Parts: sequence; C-alpha cells; structure tokens
Amino acid sequence: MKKALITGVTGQDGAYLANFLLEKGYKVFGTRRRSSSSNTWRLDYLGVLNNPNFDLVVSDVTDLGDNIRLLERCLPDEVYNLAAQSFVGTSFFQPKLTAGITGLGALTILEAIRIVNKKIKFYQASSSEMFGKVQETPQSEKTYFYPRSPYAVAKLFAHWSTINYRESFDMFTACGILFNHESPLRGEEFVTKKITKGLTNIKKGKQKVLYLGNLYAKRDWGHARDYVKAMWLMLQSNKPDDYVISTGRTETIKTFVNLSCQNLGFKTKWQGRGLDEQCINTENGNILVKIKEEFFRPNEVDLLIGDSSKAKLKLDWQITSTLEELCQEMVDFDFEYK
Ligand code: NAP
Ligand code: G4F
Repeated sequence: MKKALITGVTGQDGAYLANFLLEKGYKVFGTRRRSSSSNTWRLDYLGVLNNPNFDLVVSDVTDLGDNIRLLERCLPDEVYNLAAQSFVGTSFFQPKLTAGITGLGALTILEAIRIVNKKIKFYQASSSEMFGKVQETPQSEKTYFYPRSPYAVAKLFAHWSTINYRESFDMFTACGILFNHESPLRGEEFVTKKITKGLTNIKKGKQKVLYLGNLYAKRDWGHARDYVKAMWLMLQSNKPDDYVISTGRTETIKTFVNLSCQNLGFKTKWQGRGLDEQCINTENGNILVKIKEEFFRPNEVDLLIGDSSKAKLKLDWQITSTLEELCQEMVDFDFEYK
C-alpha cells in the first residue's frame, strides 16, 4: 500500500486530494495545524475523516523538527505540500507571515525530506500568481515570472527551492503551476465562492447586497477535482518536472457574477461606472452587487490564461468540467448545504 502525506489537508485541495488518493488505494496522512477549534468540515463532507486509511495528524510546515518527526512517523512515499497562507489579499497586510508559511514552509519540508529519506517524492503547490504582470499570453512553463504580491513572491521562493533541491540533491520534486481552481469547497473569501454564496444568500433573503472589488480582472478558472489529479500524475511520471495546469479559457469576475445570477434565476442589468457600478435585479429594482474600494488590491494581476499543452501531452491530463458546470455546482451546493 502506497503512503502519501498531504500538508494543508483541511483546505479545498487537501480534501479533494485525500479523497482521490484514498480511492486509488493509498494510506493517507493529512496534516492540520494546531487550532482551538475544529475545521475539518471539508474532510467530513467528502467522507475522508471516517475512512480507516486516513490519519489526521497535527503539524506546522514552519517547524523543521516537527516535520522531521512527522516523516519518520509516517514514512510516506509521496509528500504533497499544499499548506500555505493562500489568500493574495491578506498577503499585502501580513507579508512576513505569508513568506514564513508559503515560502519558507516549503523549504522546511524539502530540508526534512533531505534529512530523513531523499527517495520521498515531493509535490509543490506553485501558482499562476507567479506570472503576475504577465510577460506573454497564454502563460506556459517557459513564461517569465513577474510576481505582484507578497504571496506570489513567497510562492516563487518555494518554486525555485523545489527545483533547486531536485538539481542539487537528486530528489524527485515536481512543481504544479496551477491556475485558479474552485469548487463548492472553496474558501469563502475567494471571489467565486464569495459570489455564489453571496448571491445565494440574497436569493434566500439572508443578505441584502454583495460587495466586490475589481470586476475586470480575468481569471482562468478550473475545477479543483481535475487539478488534484494532475498533482498525482506529476508524481507518477518517470522524470520529475514542472507543469502548468489550466483550462485555457479566461473570463472576468463580472462574467462569473452573470453566470451565477443566471443559475439562480435572477434577471439582471448593470449600470454605472467605476465605484458606482451596480448590478440590478430587474424584477424588483433591488441592487444585487455594489463595488467597495476595500476589496481592490494594492497591486492587481489583470489577466491569467494558461497553456497546459505540456501536461496534456506528457501526463495525459484533461479537464472534465466547464466553467458553466463548475458555477452551477457551486450555486447548487451553496443553496442546499449550510
Ligand atoms: P486553502 O484552502 O487556503 O488551504 C490551505 C491549507 O494550508 C489549509 O489547510 C491551512 O490550514 C493550511 N495551512 C496554513 N498555514 C499552515 C501552517 N503554518 N502549517 C500547516 N498548514 C497550514 O488553499 P487551497 O485552495 O486548497 O490551495 C492549496 C495550495 O495550492 C495552496 O498552497 C495554494 O497557495 C496553492 N494554489 C491554490 C490555487 C487555487 O486556485 N486554489 C492555485 C494555485 C496554487 P487552516 O485550515 O488551518 O487554515
Ligand atoms: O479569488 P481571488 O481572491 O483569487 P486570486 O487572487 O486569483 O488567487 C487565487 O488563485 C491563485 C492562482 O492564480 C492562487 F495561487 C491563490 O492561492 C488563490 O487561490 O481573486 C480573483 C480576482 C482578483 O483579481 C481580485 O482582485 O478577483 C478579484 N476580486 C474582485 N472582487 C475579488 C473581489 N477577490 C476577492 N477575493 N474578493 C472580492 O471581493
């Protein structure tokens, strides 16, 4: 039985990846950091928590000794490093904390692997945010990086550290440069979930208005379920390498609002410009969406669209969900659950 260790298993990707690996017959260890309250609802929802082949262990990616003991205890064949302060907005206000977890955290685990057993395969959750102010479109493995946030800078440190350990110590390390991926289990501060949850709440009469920031940034959104499969495929390959994972389609935040409105049966029109732009429910004249300055970032990533030809060719990776299907699944979940 193969053994995998997932850091950050309580997050969106951690839950889907644990579920995927258990279905593949793995023994899975997932780490959660010490907290005074439980946040294992995603694992619970997917039925991972009750699986006899799943163990939830307490560990923090920033502590080397902790990580060495963790590896000695679990003896994994594969480590998936998903733990991060992953919210770009927060990284502008907590840059040092973000660098410590998102950047140095990866280095800490790489170092622990180097000390305990160099044969352990390592996956690093790199990000399309590293392309930032994009130097070419679409973005591929060959595109120059231009990070625009403390989060992206930290991810770039982790990315190059992962490549550096591969080249220096002959370790099997792979980076997945993943573009935005969403799901019903997405964290509530990320824009897609904020939109589906906010509009659903309005539909149910539990919220009056949804406040958003920049409606014109463009993102390449896929489904998290498809993207965790790519992580696994990278570690099954004969040779360690880095891969862009994306859908190749980009849309504005405004388009995602429109899709969500359609799914909820709202008839809408947009009016106004800039901070005065609003989305109106034409059936009753109520304002559904307003703009708030606080949700704009000091620095924006205007356009992301990925070219994942390499992953398709070398890993035989494919997407199975369209943006329309993803949005529908999120809206349905928000309507029925919680
Ligand atoms: P997420 O939902 O925010 O999950 C992050 C996980 O990291 C959570 O389980 C969190 O624990 C954990 N964590 C935070 N600080 C930690 C620490 N010091 N020690 C141990 N664990 C810690 O993120 P996600 O969307 O699943 O993304 C997974 C990874 O992929 C992240 O590294 C993210 O940066 C990266 N990524 C995501 C996307 C995307 O679109 N989703 C795209 C590219 C890359 P708590 O639950 O306690 O907070
Ligand atoms: O949903 P977001 O917060 O995701 P962002 O910043 O693209 O980062 C996500 O994807 C990255 C991969 O590219 C990951 F590495 C990272 O961990 C995370 O998962 O924001 C998307 C866009 C931004 O342009 C933002 O300015 O939506 C815009 N936006 C507009 N109004 C908003 C809002 N974002 C949030 N979170 N909240 C708003 O009210």
